[in-house]
Amino acid sequence: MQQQNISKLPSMRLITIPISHYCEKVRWALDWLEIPYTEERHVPFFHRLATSRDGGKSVPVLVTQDGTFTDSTDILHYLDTKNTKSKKLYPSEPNLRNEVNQLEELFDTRLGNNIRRWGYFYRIHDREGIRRSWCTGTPGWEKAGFAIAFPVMRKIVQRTYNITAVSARDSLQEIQQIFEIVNKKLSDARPYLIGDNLSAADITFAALVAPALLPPEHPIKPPALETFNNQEMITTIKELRATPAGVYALRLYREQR
Ligand SMILES: N[C@@H](CCC(=O)N[C@@H](CS)C(=O)NCC(=O)O)C(=O)O
Repeated sequence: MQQQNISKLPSMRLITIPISHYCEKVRWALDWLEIPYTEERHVPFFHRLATSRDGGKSVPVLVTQDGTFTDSTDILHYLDTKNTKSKKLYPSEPNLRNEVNQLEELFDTRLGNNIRRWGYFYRIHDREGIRRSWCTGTPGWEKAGFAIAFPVMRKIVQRTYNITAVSARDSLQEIQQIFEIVNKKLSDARPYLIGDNLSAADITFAALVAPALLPPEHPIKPPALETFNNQEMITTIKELRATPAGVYALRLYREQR
C-alpha cells in the first residue's frame, strides 16, 4: 500500500470514554506511531450521542478521511497502513503477523471484558474515583449530567456488565489464566510478546490490563494503591503486578508509553 505523508493529513478524531481500556489501546497506538489526532472525550452514556453521529455505538471510534472505524482492532490495522515511520504494529512476516493477530484477539475477547467486570466490582461505589475516570476532559454539560445521574448510571453499568461478587471472582480466574499464557511466553526472557519489536499484541495486553495494574504513566492518572480501602482488591493488584506478565506490562508503560 502506498504510504502518505501523515503530517499533511487532516487530523483524525478519536471519540473516547476517558478511562476505557479499549480507547487507551488506540490512543497508545496513535501516540506510538506519532499520528496526529484530536481526542474527543465523553462521559459514559453521553458517548452514544457522539458515536451514533458517526455510525458507531461503543468507543473507541476513529473518524478519518478514509472513513469511520468502530472497533479497536480495525482501528489499529488501519493505522498501520498510515504511518510513514519504520514502526509497525503488525509484523510483515506472515507467521509473526498471524501470532500477533491471535494474541490481540485473545486479549480483546477474554481479557478486556473480565478486567472491566473485576475492576468495576471493587470501584463502582467510589463516586469520586469514578467521576475522575469518566469525566476527565469531557464537556461541562456531560459532567453536570454525571453529577445528577450517577446513581442511575451505576445501576445500569452493574446490570449491563453483570457485576456481582460471583462474576467478579470468575472474571479474576479468567484474568489469571490469560496472565499464565503471557507468563509462559515471557519465560524465555524475550523483550516483547512476538518478534523483536513492540507490536499490537504488546499494546493490547498492556492497555487492557491497566485497570488492574494502575501504571502511573497512564494518561488518566490512576490513584495510588494506598488510597484504596478494599484489602482484597489491593492484594490482587499486588499479586498481578508481581507476575512476569504484570512486570512486563508495567515496563511497557514506563518505557514505551
Ligand atoms: N470490541 C470493541 C470493544 C469496545 C468496548 O467494549 N467499549 C466499551 C468501553 S470499554 C463501551 O463503549 N461501552 C459502552 C457501549 O457499548 O456503548 C473494541 O475493541 O473496540
